Amino acid sequence: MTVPPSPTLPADGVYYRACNLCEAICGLQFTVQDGVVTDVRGDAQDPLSQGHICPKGTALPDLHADPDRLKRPLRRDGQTWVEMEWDAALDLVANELRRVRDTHGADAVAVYQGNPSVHNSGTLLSAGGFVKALDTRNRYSATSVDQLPHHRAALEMLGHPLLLPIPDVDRTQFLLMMGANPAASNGSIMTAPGMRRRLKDIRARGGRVVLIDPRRTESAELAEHHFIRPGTDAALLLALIHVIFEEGLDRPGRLSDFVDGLDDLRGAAAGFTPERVSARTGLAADVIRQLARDFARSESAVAYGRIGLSTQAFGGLCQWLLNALNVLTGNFDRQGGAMLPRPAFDLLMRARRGERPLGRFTSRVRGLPEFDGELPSAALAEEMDTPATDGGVQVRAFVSIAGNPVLSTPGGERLDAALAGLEFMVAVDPYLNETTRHAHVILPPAVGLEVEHYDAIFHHFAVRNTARLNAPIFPIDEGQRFDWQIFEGLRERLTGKKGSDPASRLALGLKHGPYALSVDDLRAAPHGLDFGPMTPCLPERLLTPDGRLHVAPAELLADLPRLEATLDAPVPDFVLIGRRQLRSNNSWMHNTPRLMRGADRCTLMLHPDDAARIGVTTGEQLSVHSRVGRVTVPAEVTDAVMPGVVSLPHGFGHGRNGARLEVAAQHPGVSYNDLADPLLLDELTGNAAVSGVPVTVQRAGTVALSAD
Ligand SMILES: Nc1nc2c(c(=O)[nH]1)N[C@H]1C(S)=C(S)[C@@H](COP(=O)(O)OP(=O)(O)OC[C@H]3O[C@@H](n4cnc5c(=O)[nH]c(N)nc54)[C@H](O)[C@@H]3O)O[C@H]1N2
Ligand SMILES: Nc1nc2c(c(=O)[nH]1)N[C@H]1C(S)=C(S)[C@@H](COP(=O)(O)OP(=O)(O)OC[C@H]3O[C@@H](n4cnc5c(=O)[nH]c(N)nc54)[C@H](O)[C@@H]3O)O[C@H]1N2
Ligand code: SF4
Ligand SMILES: [Mo]
Repeated sequence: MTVPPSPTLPADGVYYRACNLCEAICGLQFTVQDGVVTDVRGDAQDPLSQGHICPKGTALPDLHADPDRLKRPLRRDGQTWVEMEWDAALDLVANELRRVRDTHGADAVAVYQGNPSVHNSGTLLSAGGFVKALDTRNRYSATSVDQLPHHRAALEMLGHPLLLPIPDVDRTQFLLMMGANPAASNGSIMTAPGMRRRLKDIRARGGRVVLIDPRRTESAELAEHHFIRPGTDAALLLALIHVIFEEGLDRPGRLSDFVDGLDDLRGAAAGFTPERVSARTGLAADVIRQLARDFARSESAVAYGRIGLSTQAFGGLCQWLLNALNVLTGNFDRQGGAMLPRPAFDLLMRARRGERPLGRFTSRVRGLPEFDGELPSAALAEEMDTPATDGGVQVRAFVSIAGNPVLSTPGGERLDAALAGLEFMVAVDPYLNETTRHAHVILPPAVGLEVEHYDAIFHHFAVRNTARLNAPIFPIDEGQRFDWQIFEGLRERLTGKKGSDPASRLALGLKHGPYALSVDDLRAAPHGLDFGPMTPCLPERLLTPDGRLHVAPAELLADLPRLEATLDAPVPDFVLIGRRQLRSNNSWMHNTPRLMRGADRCTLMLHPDDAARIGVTTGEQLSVHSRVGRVTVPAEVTDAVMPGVVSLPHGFGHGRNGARLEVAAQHPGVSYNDLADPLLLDELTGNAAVSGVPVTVQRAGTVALSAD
């Protein structure tokens, strides 16, 4: 196929749109001259981001112009890739998916939806229809390697997975932050662009920021930092709650009218004295006591915990107890506490009270629980490579949407091998990377600056109620397609039913939303509309069957014995934790030269005492192995990590045969998830425990003495 003439270029001028790379959704200003972006800066008039930008935002035009980005469907013919026409490619994919389904059953097709699915409203609003048409139980997503415990806690306590309480960082006097590093990640389940400034502002107004993290991170510069042993946060939270009850500092205030379970919470925390959890957590008992008092006595306070708390063995307990701590001290649904945003396009618009979308089926091989129609991604590889017995259905085909699970889900090497053995795989993705290289067909959508986008998800997580529609800057050429056109095209072929476009769904949602907006209202406000700070809305918005807030739900209480059992268990020599880096974004931003400049960043941080014991210095190679894999990686000796804890960024491990990522291949690094163990889960929710993986660390080339 010949490549059509070069696309029409945007007119010279200034364009405004939000960055879609991370949850901060910064409004940006782009200057275009002669068809290229000559300047990118923060949009000072955006009511939410107020001019913030990070290095990734500046790199958006590089992504747009990346020569490795795919624009036409590709079919794999042995080891070579052949371009296809869209209709032929969609026909081929639909036929293959139908063939596998007809031969082996609907569950033989698995689908994984990756992180950018929620950063592109076209994908978000259309992929669901296609996935539904597949009618498979084998649905997976990045959720179960990320924030599933937040959803579970929200469901049990507030009645809906998406009723996620957001810290009111702009008005709080005390932010207790655990397992989050917004100075690098720019904030998560807390859309608050410019978190460095927001953290500074808390302190400038006389407030406090306390950070609990096994690493003294970039955010620690803006906080009072305490180390914690990975995976012990639930015990710490129980001890904080214990002290608050013990010293009579519990003050739920108006929440008492609709909160149930405070006595059960007191009972649950009764055994967790600061003295009991001190050795395990690594925090001194008097530090824990003082923290509890200060938090409870602050005029406002909010406890917030993110990926370090949800991707560990007790993610569900952690997210429950964070919410419970906020409720117990009256810092819930209240200015300066944890609050619920009011998005203009409310995904809960049609939610009904008392729905419990979980546990309706389990995974075939390990019997892991379903949540909201999905199974844990830690089960993906075994569902592919374990032969079916007793009538079960083995996965034979795979649909990868905006994801790179070979690098982003635990046991990546096994998944890599399992993908190679499938009958059919299709990827809807603009890159030929470590996962999509296994596809038989790649359907690459238009992305980024080419796409009209409304942040349907992140306004649900935002610390201020705003709305912004983002018009494309670059027109696409006649040979390109949007995600939604791909999904509607496939759905139509599978069901015979004509699809609709996401723009009409968005219009409907906005019209019936709390501010009754039209798309034209948003078009007329290129910097976004401002509806002010979060406002109290409980008990009205609760969706529990009885309309009450459950501060000690039975299913979470039932998980406590599992935590208790670990309190006195032996501690491994080393545990592995992750590390996000400002100039990186999961696995897929390593192909932009601007972001990859400087020394390679895929290093293993370890404490000087550990380094001395092993006999390594910075830059020397270490061999790290876990139950499932082994990697060799340069050491970075630093007292910013606790002794016994090693830290490695995820998303690396590039340069594999067949991937077409020229820049990334020059900075391959190793994949964290070759070490992460699919058997390590938060057993309550099924979320992967990629944090806190027991590993052995030694100089590369030496022989392991420890048995494993
Ligand atoms: N060890 C460890 N593992 C982790 C994590 C961790 O902290 N540690 N973090 C976890 C978390 S929080 C997440 S969210 C996941 C991320 O895991 P994934 O979502 O599986 O991986 P990404 O690296 O985000 O890959 C995104 C893919 O989407 C493609 N893409 C980009 N934009 C678009 C678009 O508009 N449309 C389509 N169709 N495709 C697009 C990119 O080319 C890339 O291939 O990783 C998880 N895995
Ligand atoms: N630059 C950049 N920004 C990103 C991303 C990225 O890859 N790069 N990814 C985006 C995505 S998909 C997400 S989900 C968000 C995540 O946003 P964050 O949750 O803020 O992500 P991290 O920076 O990984 O911070 C997690 C912290 O938890 C700590 N930690 C690990 N284990 C434990 C533990 O057991 N207890 C405690 N208390 N802490 C622990 C780690 O040391 C780390 O500092 O970031 C988003 N933003
Ligand atoms: S903070 Fe996030 S949204 Fe803002 S510019 Fe950086 S990557 Fe984009
Ligand atoms: Mo994520």
